[in-house]
Amino acid sequence: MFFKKKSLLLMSLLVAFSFVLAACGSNGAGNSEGASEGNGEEGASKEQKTYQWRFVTEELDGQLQYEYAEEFAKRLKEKSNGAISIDVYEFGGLGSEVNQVEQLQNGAVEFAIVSPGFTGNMVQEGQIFALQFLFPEDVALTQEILNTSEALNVDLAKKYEEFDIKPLAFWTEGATQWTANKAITTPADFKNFKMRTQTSPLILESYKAYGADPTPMSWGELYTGLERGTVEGQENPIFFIEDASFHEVQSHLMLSNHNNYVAMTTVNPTFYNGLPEDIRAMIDETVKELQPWIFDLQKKMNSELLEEIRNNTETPTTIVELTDEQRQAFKELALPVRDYYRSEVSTVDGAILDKLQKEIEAATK
Ligand code: 6CS
Repeated sequence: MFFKKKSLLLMSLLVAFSFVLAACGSNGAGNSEGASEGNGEEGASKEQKTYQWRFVTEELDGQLQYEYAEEFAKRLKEKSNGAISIDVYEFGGLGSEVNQVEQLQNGAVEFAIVSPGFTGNMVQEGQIFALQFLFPEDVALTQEILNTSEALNVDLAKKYEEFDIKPLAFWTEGATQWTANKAITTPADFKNFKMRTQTSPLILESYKAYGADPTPMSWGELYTGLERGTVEGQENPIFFIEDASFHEVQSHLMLSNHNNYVAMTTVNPTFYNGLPEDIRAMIDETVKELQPWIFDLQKKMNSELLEEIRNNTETPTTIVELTDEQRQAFKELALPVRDYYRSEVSTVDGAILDKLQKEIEAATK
């Protein structure tokens, strides 16, 4: 199932082409409801509505977000006896991650998996996920917090809705790790280090706090960026590092667990609110069902692909496991970024962070 070394450019072109075809073939309506034949009963004039939707992801076939969207589409088709049909799009067909968010906001796609790391220039509060060492190192516990947090599922969700993005669920793709062409074990190793980041300004601030020189970049350009030295390192969950082959152009993988990669299942709110109640209930039920499903898949992929990296003799990678003491030195520099978030980023004086921290404390006890 895991994909290996696909040509991103080729994939992007193919996806772009298929998207254009899909767009031409549809009836043109984002919330495309059609009417099909009756249910076969004699004299029955009852119509069954059909739905044709689009779901865009930031990842490729075989990677977590894409697998999630495929499973979502499959389950909704089954639950609706074929009335709901969803086309799932890989990363690239609609441009960059930021462009994809715009497509969701203007209703060109109904559903999207969005990484908050690409929405920070708009939804200030969403940058909470850039705060390193905030969530517990235990990924299962982090997922439990993501499932139950009122700060995230109510307060932060409202902030996203103000920008026509409705988060339906927050889920982890695994702990994030650093890669570089050297060992990074102390903050001093980050001095003037050209670190690739997603676009949210607070992610850049977090790396500046270590003395690094961060550069925002789409992941579509990252392999080449690392190969050419435009950037010297990056952060991602293990499955993504292996599947996107970043380990081929980086000599070291640091098991730093400095953060958790959080993805959001999102829907265009105008579209969602306009759906019949039973269809909305079907969507909500499916989103809920997929929380444990995607958790298990990320766990499997992250552990299997760590072994792949370990056993790869063709492009060997030095794996450096950071000790608690080493992580602590980074954490000390990461903590003041929370104050920066409260005073310079948050539009509600850090109220969402305060609440989330209390929820994390309660869950960790
Ligand atoms: O590093 C990135 O930007 C990408 N990483 C993951 C795990 N998913 C999509 C995202 O764009």
